[in-house]
Amino acid sequence: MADLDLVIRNGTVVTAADTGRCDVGVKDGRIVVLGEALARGESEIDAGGKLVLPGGIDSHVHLDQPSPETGARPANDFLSGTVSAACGGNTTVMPFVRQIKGASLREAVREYHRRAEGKAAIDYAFHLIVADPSETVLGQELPALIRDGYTSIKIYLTYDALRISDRQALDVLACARREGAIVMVHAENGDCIKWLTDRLLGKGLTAPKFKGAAHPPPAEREATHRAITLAEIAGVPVLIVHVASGEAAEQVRWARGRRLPVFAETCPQYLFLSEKDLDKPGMEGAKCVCAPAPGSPENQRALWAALAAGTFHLVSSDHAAFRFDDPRGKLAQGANAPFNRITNGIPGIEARLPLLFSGGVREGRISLNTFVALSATNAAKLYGLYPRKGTIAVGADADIAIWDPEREVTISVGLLHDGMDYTPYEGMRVRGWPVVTICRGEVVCRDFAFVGRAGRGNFLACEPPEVARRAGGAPARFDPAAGP
Ligand code: DUC
Ligand code: ZN
Repeated sequence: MADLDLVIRNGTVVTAADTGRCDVGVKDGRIVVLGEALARGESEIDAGGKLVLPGGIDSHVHLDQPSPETGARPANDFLSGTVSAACGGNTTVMPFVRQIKGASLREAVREYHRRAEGKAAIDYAFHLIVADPSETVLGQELPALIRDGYTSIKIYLTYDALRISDRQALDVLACARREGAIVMVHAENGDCIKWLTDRLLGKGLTAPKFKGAAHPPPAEREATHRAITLAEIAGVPVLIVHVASGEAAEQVRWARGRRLPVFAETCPQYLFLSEKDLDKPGMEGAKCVCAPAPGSPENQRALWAALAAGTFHLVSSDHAAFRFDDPRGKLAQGANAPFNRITNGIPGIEARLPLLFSGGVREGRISLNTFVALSATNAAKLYGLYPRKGTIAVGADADIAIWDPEREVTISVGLLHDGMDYTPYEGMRVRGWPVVTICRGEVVCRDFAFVGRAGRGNFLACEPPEVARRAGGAPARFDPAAGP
């Protein structure tokens, strides 16, 4: 019997740091050897002419989560969502547990585990959305959950159902500092959005394209600056999610220039879609409604420039898929719902990596190593999964995507596995596609076909992220009560 379960031979192995030709030997779901001319394995994959990359980590996805504003039914449970992720070259997803205001966070965690168990086809870890930072949540539930491996917390500065005040945000940030967690912020100014929305609706301006007018860059810029400031005062790192505007990206750059531990994520919808997509005839634009909204073409260029300049650490999908032709989907509030009653969210779990590879690497905007960092390694590091996940190294889980860098594909809803009736990227031509996805040593997708099985995915308990551990040990400049 062969010593190795799997050998991936002749490929070019790429990590966030290095690129080189070697074989990868896998045993019991982990990488055990990297080298030349490895002995035959129980099974073999010839990756000649291909790239051997760490499997993607989509660290911002919403699975089996109804819309908080419209109550729309999500298109994906943990099975279809993770199948689609796997077919897009991902081996780990990080969905959200959402606390309902007034309800227990611990109970929400139990509920999301029930949704995932027996279904998830690839590994998963959870972020916690804290909508109600009560005494019980901050004093008991959150500290215990962080110790149990839920080490990232998301807070919202907008959306009535989720929004917390600045004071509450400081309480959450201080709790994260004490317990060793990282806080992610949805940074938009809720009052500005409401005020603009009321004025637009008052003038009868209800079409999907006005979503952009109600969510302008300054509303994101202000909230991004505020989130950075609150985190500075609490003495913790912060991660701004789904940065949609060049103006918000500037705030991130400004903060890093001051050596503040500020991290940022953007998403394909802001790199590949624009206000033009919201302005399609009839309700077509509704397919691209999300918050923040895709901006102007110039804004898109600013985001690409920021990506190339290293302002972003993550490109995640913010996959929140709601079917279009479904009375409980995107238009759950009516076939002609005004822009603010259209369900927010865009599918992207499967298209994220090919879009970024094609638009980023193939177009010469980022290196292959940066692609790996943005799509896998940085997420593993920022969320406490590294080095088990996010890299190709001896001892890491054998989570690997083999890419054909020349494969040309036209993105189309029929090609994807998310059960959706549309993709906002319909007709876009990309070069480079993940042709084999391997999760802990097992092939789960080959040539566009899912070959894994439901329930094979494991829950991953996250360690306290390194950046959060460092913050907890350092004196907080503005909060003398938070000494190490
Ligand atoms: N915006 C979010 O903040 N979450 C999911 C969907 C969206 O568009
Ligand atoms: Zn989201």
